[in-house]
Amino acid sequence: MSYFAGIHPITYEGPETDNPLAFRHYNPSEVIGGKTMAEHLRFAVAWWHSFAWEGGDPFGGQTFQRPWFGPTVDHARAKADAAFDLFAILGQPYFCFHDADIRPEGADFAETTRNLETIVDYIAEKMAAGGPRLLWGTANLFSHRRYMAGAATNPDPDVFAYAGATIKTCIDATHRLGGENYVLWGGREGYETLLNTDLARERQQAGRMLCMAVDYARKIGFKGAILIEPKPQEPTKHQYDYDVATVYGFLKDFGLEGEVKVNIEQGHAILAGHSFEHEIALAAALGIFGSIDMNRNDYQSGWDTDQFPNNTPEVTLAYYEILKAGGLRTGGTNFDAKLRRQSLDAEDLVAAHIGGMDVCAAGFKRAYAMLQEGTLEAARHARYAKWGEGDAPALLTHATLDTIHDRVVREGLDPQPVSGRQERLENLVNRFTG
Ligand code: XLS
Ligand code: NI
Ligand code: NI
Repeated sequence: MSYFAGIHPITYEGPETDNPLAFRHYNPSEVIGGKTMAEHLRFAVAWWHSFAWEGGDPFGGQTFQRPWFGPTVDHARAKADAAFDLFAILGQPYFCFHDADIRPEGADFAETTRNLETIVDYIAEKMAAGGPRLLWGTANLFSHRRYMAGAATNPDPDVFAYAGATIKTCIDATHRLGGENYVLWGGREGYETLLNTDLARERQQAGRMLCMAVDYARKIGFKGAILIEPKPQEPTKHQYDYDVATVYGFLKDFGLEGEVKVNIEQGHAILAGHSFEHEIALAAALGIFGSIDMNRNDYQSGWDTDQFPNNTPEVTLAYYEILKAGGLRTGGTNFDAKLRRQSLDAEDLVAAHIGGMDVCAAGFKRAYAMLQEGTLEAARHARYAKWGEGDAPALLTHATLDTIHDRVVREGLDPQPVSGRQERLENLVNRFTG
């Protein structure tokens, strides 16, 4: 019997419904600007938080008792069955996984790979029978103790090799399942203390591994996007993929800025001291925006608490930047979010996703309306309008500091400050989100 027995597929009932197991804002087939909501938002369920996470925290272990928890391939099949049962209830178009979420670890590398292939075949069968597609796959290169000092950035070249071989099997799995992206999050690619760390060498190792991953993916004909997921800390104190700007510098260094994009996570942006929309806008400006992990952190904790999103105004500003960037193309809205450890029931997992999808849908609609209405963009353009006038364009092309100097003296320039109108713009945003 299904773990989710008794819970029916979720349907859209509109904002007024009091049914806790219905969508109030997410109407997958509703067309906005020529695309359905499902096509705009491209929701994905994350295998790790929803099916593999056991509910532990630093002070206590497992709280969830899922029937599929266990070390065998049969357990992994039961987990996949439960996953596809939840997918059928939610009706979301995508899912994401790490190798370690879907298969049991074997006694050695060869057995681990066989386990992965067995489960990938099983998932392929389930996908062929209907259900969501694969938004992205990734390798878990951070949980096992062999990776405690890093994967690509490990001081031991054998760990580097083990990690590289694992990435190969995960790109293979992603390709086999038609994944639209492949993600690399540098879980332990960072360091705890400079006292034992050769920072320059580790960065080179990370660059080399990324080049090899890109080469391999292209060699086997993987057409999806390859994405790095920036994060500033946790688990290591200093992570090399700190934020979007840092990743861009890294990609430039290794000549990969045309090959690799970013998967931006809300909680990671906040940990880096940015807003989510800042990270999205910067990635778009640099031409490396790929996909998003949608969650929220507890603003008091300073850690990646991976809670389901529930703040519509925040989500609105994120989708506003995504829409300005041309929308989610190969990317999607992946719920890299987990239940709280007291939320034990099957229904909690369903309700969490309903809430997240509804908040995103509500935010997306507000963002779309704000962009269509146009006042905010008009104000932004007006602020820079003088750059199109007179000698201004030449400042960015053939002017030199001495020609500029002569002009300032000749014309007696005396620029007058103008208002940035922040509060007016905030009020304008509140008209849509309030
Ligand atoms: C952890 C990351 C991780 C990636 C995938 O903080 O968000 O879940 O999304 O490895
Ligand atoms: Ni993530
Ligand atoms: Ni995270």
